[in-house]
Amino acid sequence: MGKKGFIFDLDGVIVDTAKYHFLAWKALANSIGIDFSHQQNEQLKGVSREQSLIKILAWGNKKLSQDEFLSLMAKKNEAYLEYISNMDDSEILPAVNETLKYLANQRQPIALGSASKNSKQILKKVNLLEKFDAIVDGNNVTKAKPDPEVFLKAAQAINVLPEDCVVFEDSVAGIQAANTAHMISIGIGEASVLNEADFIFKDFTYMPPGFLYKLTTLKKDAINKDDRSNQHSS
Ligand code: B16
Ligand code: MG
Repeated sequence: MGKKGFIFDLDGVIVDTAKYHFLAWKALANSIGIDFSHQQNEQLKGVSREQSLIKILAWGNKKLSQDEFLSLMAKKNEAYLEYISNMDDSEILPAVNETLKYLANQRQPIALGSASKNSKQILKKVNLLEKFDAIVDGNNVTKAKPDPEVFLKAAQAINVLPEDCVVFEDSVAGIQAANTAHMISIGIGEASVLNEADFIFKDFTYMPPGFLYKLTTLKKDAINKDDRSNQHSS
């Protein structure tokens, strides 16, 4: 049996930091006269900080100098860091702890593959940093999801072939990145949004018994089709 690798996205998979991104982006956008809605925040999931600000300015039809742009990015991050400074392990999403524990017991390599430049601080706050064999995040990549760079680097960091990696992702761009990297893509969220994923579960509690075991032992095509039809059990 070859070695498998498990790559987790952070925001929306391990913790729900989208709500803090929302508060920080909304305050910033409003301060320069731009409205910012929950629906717009949805479109920033998995998108880098820089690309997020570019999108917000485009929505508000606003042009800024490079200096102003950089200062707004810094200001947003300051506000965001303030929110995450209050996080603790009660914010870990359902059954994530159990999933990580199971994989660690099975001696499966575990990596983080996130767009966030704050991933280490967040994992430290929720006491999960030491559960990861490798961290690849916004500090290590030049190309944002849907480019597969972040996941390919994560696979390399845990020394597992891309086709033997499994990716857990909540964003469409992240699922596309995993698919392009020829990894098994598992969408965590709504089936209607993440329909390009190989498997989709509302959260980790919806995975059928034995599914994780299959992921650790079987290739994609050998995993029972029943598990695919289970994906809509939300
Ligand atoms: P930061 P993920 C992404 O994390 C978030 O989903 C996205 O909303 C955020 O803009 C991006 O990280 C950058 O975050 O400002 O902390 O560097 O889902 O890829 O784990
Ligand atoms: Mg995410």
